[in-house]
Amino acid sequence: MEETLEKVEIIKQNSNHLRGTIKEVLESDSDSFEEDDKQLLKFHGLYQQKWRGKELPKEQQGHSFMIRGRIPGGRLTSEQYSVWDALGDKYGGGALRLTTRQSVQLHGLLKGSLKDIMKQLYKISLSSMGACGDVVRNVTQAVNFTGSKEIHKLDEIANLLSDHFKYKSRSYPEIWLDEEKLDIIEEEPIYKDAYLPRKFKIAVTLTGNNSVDIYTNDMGFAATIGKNGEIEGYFVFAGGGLGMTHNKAATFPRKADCLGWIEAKDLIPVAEGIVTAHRDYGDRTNRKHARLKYVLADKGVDWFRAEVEKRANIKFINKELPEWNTPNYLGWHTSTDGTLSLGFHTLAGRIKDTPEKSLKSALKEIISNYKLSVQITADQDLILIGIQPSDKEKILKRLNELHVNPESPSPLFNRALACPALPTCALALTESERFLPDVLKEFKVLLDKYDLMNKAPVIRMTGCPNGCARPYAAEIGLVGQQNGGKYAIYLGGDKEGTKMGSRIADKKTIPEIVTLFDPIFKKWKEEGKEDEYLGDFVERVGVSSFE
Ligand code: SRM
Ligand code: SF4
Repeated sequence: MEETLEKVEIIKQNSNHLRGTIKEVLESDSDSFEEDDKQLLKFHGLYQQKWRGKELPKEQQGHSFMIRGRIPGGRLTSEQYSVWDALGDKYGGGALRLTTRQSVQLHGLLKGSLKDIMKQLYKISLSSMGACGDVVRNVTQAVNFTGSKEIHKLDEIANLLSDHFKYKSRSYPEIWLDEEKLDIIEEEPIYKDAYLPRKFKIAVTLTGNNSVDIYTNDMGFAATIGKNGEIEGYFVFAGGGLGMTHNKAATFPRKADCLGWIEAKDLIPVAEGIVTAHRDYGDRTNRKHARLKYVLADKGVDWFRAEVEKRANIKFINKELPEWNTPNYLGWHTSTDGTLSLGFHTLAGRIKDTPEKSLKSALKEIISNYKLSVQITADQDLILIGIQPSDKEKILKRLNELHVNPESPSPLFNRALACPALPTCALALTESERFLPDVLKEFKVLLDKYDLMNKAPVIRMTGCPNGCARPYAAEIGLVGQQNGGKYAIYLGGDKEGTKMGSRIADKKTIPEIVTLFDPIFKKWKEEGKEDEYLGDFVERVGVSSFE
């Protein structure tokens, strides 16, 4: 029996290459788009949202939009950062949100502002094209806070992959930039008319540096550097992804598999082989089973490897993968060119001014006055790059005047992540970002009780099981499960991001979670080895002893 295609598949096919009626609705009086266009808007980097909170009166809870940038590797020049900042002021309620894929989001936008935003981004050579939707999304890249020449080589690779997988449809410039419709037959050589069955995520890094959480991506490349200092090849990863649905065993987070090593010249054929295998074998009849990870899970890694070899006309080489590490970029570092970088901790990536501290103003002023470039990190922080040593004291003084501290409040906060969840995310079951500080404070008390702060675990929290803050790859993952503030608890990921945690408890409130972790930390304190982090301890004693 032939299975029915998902509705979104039909919408994509009939969309005239992602145009739908977006242009017409933009010009109309309506404040929002209907279902088909809402789906297509994602391919243009936009989500139509409704405010989900009690803070705003009902009449102000109308439709608004969230925009997400296409920013390969999270790299922005001083000018580009300043434009995002100004757009946040003009249209986004005075806030920016750094994302877990090194991008920027603005929330609360009204329909009338969208075109101006796109045009302003275009002027600084940026866009939101393909930042969401069933295409290759923002390509993430290892952080470079020391001016490493090797990591710098990845800039070109991230840009290359990002450009190669940009859709060819001219819908974006026609709708948002008022460019004229060309009289050409438009084709999507990679995506074809129905685009991919689902979103597709790529990360690039150097072997040994897992600042991109490579195992959680659909596809990843870890470069090896040859004796001549150039990239000689890549370890290739495929089939990672985290989204799942509670109580549906057929959906699950999955760690990517290493397919093997390839020579540098084979990067694009292999990348295309993997993306087109997803295009052709991804399940278009069920969006909950449509990610690349299910192709690998169902057909097997060996089958997938052979399929990519056939498509790319290469053979994967078997090599030993070096160990992973996650570098700590927070604080001050000296770059190879003698300038300094400052790894700036921003809690859950929310950049705004509050009565207590002028974080957004401070960043804007420093980045623009000292002409600093920045890199957004996959841990929702910001690295300020290119600071002259003679400016360090002036910058610190100014931050002090604005009551802004670039340091994280405690080691527990360093790598903690939370997704936006309420009030903007339509899929949120519980709070996340807004609760994170209090949750961390509770965990801090517990860690201090057992004198374990020197081994503070990586804690990540989300408002639903989709996993936007990658909780399953953390040492402790808190995953929104039910309204009333109830979370599922995951344990057993490690600091280097090489493992997936297991669920050890369901539907726990925050106070219940803290109570549950007291004996876990006690056991870790009593039975853990001196330098043993929580994830490694759980692995050694077995996660089943905590269920
Ligand atoms: Fe995500 C959907 C926010 C990274 C898995 N994600 C959403 C939406 C757009 C909700 C929606 O569909 O209506 C959220 C918007 C909330 C808001 O108000 O801003 C949202 N995701 C985010 C961000 C902003 C979280 C953050 O704290 O930074 C991240 C934006 C990244 C970017 O710049 O591109 C973000 N999302 C992720 C990640 C982590 C990653 O990629 O490293 C994941 C897990 C990895 C993965 O893809 O498997 C992730 N988001 C999802 C899913 C589940 C996909 C699945 O396979 O089931 C959804 C829901 C969906 O696609 O149906 C989702
Ligand atoms: Fe929304 Fe769920 Fe993603 Fe959080 S994890 S932003 S609640 S989709």
